[in-house]
Order: sequence, then C-alpha cells, then structure tokens
Amino acid sequence: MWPFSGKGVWLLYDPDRLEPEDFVERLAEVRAKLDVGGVLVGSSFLEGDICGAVRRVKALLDLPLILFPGSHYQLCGDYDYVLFLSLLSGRNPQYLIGEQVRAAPLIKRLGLKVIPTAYILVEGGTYTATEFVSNTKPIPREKTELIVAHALAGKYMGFAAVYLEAGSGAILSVPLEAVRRVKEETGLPLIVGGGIRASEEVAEFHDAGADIVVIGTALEDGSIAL
Ligand code: 1GP
Repeated sequence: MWPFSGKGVWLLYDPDRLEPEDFVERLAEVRAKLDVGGVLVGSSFLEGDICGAVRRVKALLDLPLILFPGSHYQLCGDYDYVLFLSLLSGRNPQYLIGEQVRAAPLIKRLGLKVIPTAYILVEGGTYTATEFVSNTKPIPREKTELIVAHALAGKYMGFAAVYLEAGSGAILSVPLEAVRRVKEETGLPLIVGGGIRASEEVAEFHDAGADIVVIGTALEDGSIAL
C-alpha cells in the first residue's frame, strides 16, 4: 500500500501558480540539496488544465507524480499514484466520502494506484484555502491528543498513511510534538506539510518521525532556504 522507502521530500506543484517548465527548473535546484522523492500535484481551487500540465511535467522529470486531489475532477491517467484522501479532521461529508465516491469509478477505469490516506488538518496560524474550500475547521494545534485520536481512528479504519497538514501557506507548521506522537501511536507512513520553508525544518520533521515532508509555497515564491 505504501510504495516508497526511506525518508524524503515531496514538492507540491500547483498548475495554477507555475508553468511546468519553471517548476521543473526550481525543483532541480532543491534536488541538489534535498532528497526529493516525488512530486505532489494538486490545487485546492483549480482554474487551469491540470492534466495538460501533468503531462508536461512528466515529460521533463524522472520522479513519481502523485495526485493530491482538491476534487475528483483533477483525475487523469498520467499520475503514478493518487493520494486517496479522506479529510478526517472535518465533519463535512463531501470531503469524508462524497468526493471519493465520485472519484472511485474513474480511478478504476484509469487503472490508477491509490494510497488511502487519513488527511488531518491542524490549525496553522492563519485561515488557509484548505479550510475555506473544505468548509471544515482544523484541529487546534495544542490539542495533541485530539490529533493523535484522529490519526489512530484513521489507522483502525484501514488507511495506509497519515497526512498531517497545516494548510498551504500556513504561518505555523504542524507541531513537532504532534508529529512525534502520531508516528509513535500509529506507526503508519507519515506525510507532513504546510508552512515548511527550510532544509533545517525538513530535518527536524524527519527526526520527529515524518517520512515525507511536503514543500509547496516556499518553492513557488522562491523563499525556500536550502
Ligand atoms: C499543502 O502541505 C502542503 O497542502 C504544502 O504547504 O504550500 O505551505 O508548503 P505549503
């Protein structure tokens, strides 16, 4: 179910924000310093042609492309994997099961490989697009036990991985203590993202138990500190 080995970084590509060629150029710079193991493709609000952009990225890169879906309409056949997310921290049925039911037949038809992922939104010090678009509230960042309880529920429901998300552009990333505890309690592959800007932070998250650290905004706006 979890096809990756070791710890690494995934860079988030939002086709609404960068041209494929520009993204690939920036990725090359990061790759010289960090172990980039994949590219997440997704957008919480998509205007452009995601599938066309994915094909252009794929032609230029030798990394797995993983859909990080904001909606079922972002599916197409060019991804290597799909994070089959359920937004467990929320209580909005559309993102708990509605989008998944719409996506499932298309995933089957396209023959895509899915990674069932418990997606948990943690308060990141600002009002993020994830929160707005999903119409859900994040878990308060100091409520470690509540974060752990959601992750454990995900484990018992059979999810193959946990994604702790502070939201794209978060001011505060997920607390390290929450990362540590979720890893300890679930033992599941753990993805962490939202507001991470520096290679030192990547190392801290890896040490705390994250398998994959996701960076999006800092790559897009050039503020990434390597
Ligand atoms: C968003 O976790 C990712 O879903 C990345 O967040 O854009 O803040 O890096 P940033």
